[in-house]
Amino acid sequence: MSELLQQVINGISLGSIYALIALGYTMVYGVLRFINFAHGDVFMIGAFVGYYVAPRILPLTGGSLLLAGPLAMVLAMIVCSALGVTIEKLAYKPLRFRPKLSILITAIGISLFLEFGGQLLFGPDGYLYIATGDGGGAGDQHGTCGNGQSRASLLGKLLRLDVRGVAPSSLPPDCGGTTAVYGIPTDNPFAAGPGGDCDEIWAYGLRNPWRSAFDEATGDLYIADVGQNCWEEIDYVPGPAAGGENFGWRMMEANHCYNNSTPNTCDPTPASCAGVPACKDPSFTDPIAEYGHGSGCSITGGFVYRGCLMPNLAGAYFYGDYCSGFIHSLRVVGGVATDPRDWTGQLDPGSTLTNSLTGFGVDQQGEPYLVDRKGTILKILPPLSDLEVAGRNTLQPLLLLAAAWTWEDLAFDTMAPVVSYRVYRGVPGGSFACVFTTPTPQWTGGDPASPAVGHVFGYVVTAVGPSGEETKGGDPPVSLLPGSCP
Ligand SMILES: [Ca+2]
Ligand SMILES: [Ca+2]
Repeated sequence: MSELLQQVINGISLGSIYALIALGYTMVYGVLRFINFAHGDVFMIGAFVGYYVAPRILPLTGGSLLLAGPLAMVLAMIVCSALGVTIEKLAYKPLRFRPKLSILITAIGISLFLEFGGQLLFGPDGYLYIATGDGGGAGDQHGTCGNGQSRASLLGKLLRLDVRGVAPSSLPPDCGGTTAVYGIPTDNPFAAGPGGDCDEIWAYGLRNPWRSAFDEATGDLYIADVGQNCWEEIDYVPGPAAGGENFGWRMMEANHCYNNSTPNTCDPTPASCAGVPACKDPSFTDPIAEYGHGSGCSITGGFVYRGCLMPNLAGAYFYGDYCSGFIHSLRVVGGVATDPRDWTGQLDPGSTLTNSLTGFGVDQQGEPYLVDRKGTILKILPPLSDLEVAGRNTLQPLLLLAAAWTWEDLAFDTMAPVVSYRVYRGVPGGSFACVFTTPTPQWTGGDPASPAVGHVFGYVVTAVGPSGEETKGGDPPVSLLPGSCP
């Protein structure tokens, strides 16, 4: 098991819009897929982009939607004050504006506040999934039995929409109103035309789904749903799924009953509400994991790791808690959460994420990031000793060209903190000695030495970090002689 370290890639002030746009350009090589902010999301997903959940005081038209095109840089951003209730600046850099999405989001955003939920993500089926909160106010006291349990409401839901025209036979908008222009996949679980259940619904019974994720390898869906006063939960649906799950809120809070008349009681007498299932009804889909407010207070859902730099983590689902700042992982095996791990001490030994961990993201290579409320974006990396320069699968192998020897720019490719590179020379099967040091990924002219007739030289390049740690010398590693470099 590798030890992770965290690397600050950009200390972004939420007051600096240009810093973020600059970051977008920095990432233009397809790195950044999305980043989440406390009260505003920036997305950069292959075909399109973003949405953020507006605090209620904001106008719901215009400023609540951010878009960028297929190849876009950013996009967009929202800057909130420290309290997250006022917009200081708003800008976006649309490369291909798609106004129909503006209508879509505006229609749905009407009564979101407090429990924002709020996330856009594309599923493996190409449809757009939107997670919505229950509409706010403690205990989801909306309507007869709450918005979460009402299939006539778009709130407290995971919605599934066709915004790309991938389903020519899709149904027209239902609860989104006549001005919405998305389509509804005909196989949505409650799609039956105008009226009755909202055709947009994919799953329901959610309170404040603060970040959902699909496992890109399996299509499994993870929803981290923020609890009321007692329990935080992770909901899970193996993919590909038919939808229709009822995750229980407000009749249940995680695996426990919830009762509006005793909201601070963590295992109360079950409530009843005419027309919806009672607590622990078998029709509810229970979470695969929960934790009480002794160890946190507001879950921040993460991602299933499918990157390359930390193969030992493949398939692990990462999540955190806003309040305690912990970062945990689990693995779902046969529908059961296994292998719980706590990464907090390694990733955040200074507890800087306490009352601050707001979101996770992954880049185009599947490598993970996290965002804190102070405006810092951190990349999760393996220790430098787990990395390899110009390794087997890198785009820039070690090239011994006449003009210059070149190799992978590891700092560029991974954002690892590289101070210098070392070139080692040796013979296959033997030891390698350092013959050159350089801060840049090249050696003009290459090695002036030549092997004797009938012999060969082998070369290995490593990268060295700020405290002297070094990448591994090949795979499998060759023997690198300690000692100084020229
Ligand atoms: Ca309907
Ligand atoms: Ca639930």
